Amino acid sequence: MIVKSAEFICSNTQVSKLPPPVKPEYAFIGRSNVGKSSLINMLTGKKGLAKTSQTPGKTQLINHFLINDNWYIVDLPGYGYARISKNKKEDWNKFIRTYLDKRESLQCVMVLIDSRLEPQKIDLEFCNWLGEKGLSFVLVFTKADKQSSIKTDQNIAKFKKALLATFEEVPPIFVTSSEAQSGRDEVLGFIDEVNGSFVVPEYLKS
Ligand SMILES: Nc1nc2c(ncn2[C@@H]2O[C@H](COP(=O)(O)OP(=O)(O)O)[C@@H](O)[C@H]2O)c(=O)[nH]1
Ligand SMILES: [Mg+2]
Repeated sequence: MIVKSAEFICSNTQVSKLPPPVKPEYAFIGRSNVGKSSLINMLTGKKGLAKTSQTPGKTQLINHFLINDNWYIVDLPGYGYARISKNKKEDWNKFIRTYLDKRESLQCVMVLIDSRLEPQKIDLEFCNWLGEKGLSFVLVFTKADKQSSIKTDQNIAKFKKALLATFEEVPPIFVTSSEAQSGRDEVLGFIDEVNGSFVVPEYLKS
């Protein structure tokens, strides 16, 4: 896929105020600092589109970016940030889980995982929750330039093994580096393919 245009559309704190669900969308989510903003910028080829390294836990917003006038990247707040209060964490949970569970045009959740790390409990729990809800997701391993490909492969194998404790099969996996610009074609190719089967629900057609 060639990204011809990528524009910021809106930030929301309320699920009721999201754009009409008439275009396919892909939610990007992961632990704070996983490299989500960098990945969004790398995929779109726009350096400042998603802001990198903002104070973690600060922006609790659902951000919509429209790509090629045709589909949305949705930037969700990171999870697992230790320094936010318990109340804030619960707000995060409710807000994001409502969005993920209810959004009709959500095609796939792109779960970002730091490829340097062994499987993290919070990531596995989140994947299990997605599974329970029957939501499609893929794993996008980030920062692959930070270590050898052998190490990356080992961490991925461990993550797969951990998922297989609860899943019958593992979802598609992408290995990326925003620094080295790798994995871009694979992720965009996947989105392109899924976009191809999106149909606007009849009741939303005007
Ligand atoms: N080496 C390397 N560093 C990265 C990569 N992606 C992000 N980073 C760095 O990791 C930090 C967090 O990235 P950011 O995109 O802000 O993460 P976010 O909090 O998930 O949005 C920043 O210092 C980035 O420069 C990558 O692919 N390779
Ligand atoms: Mg960010």
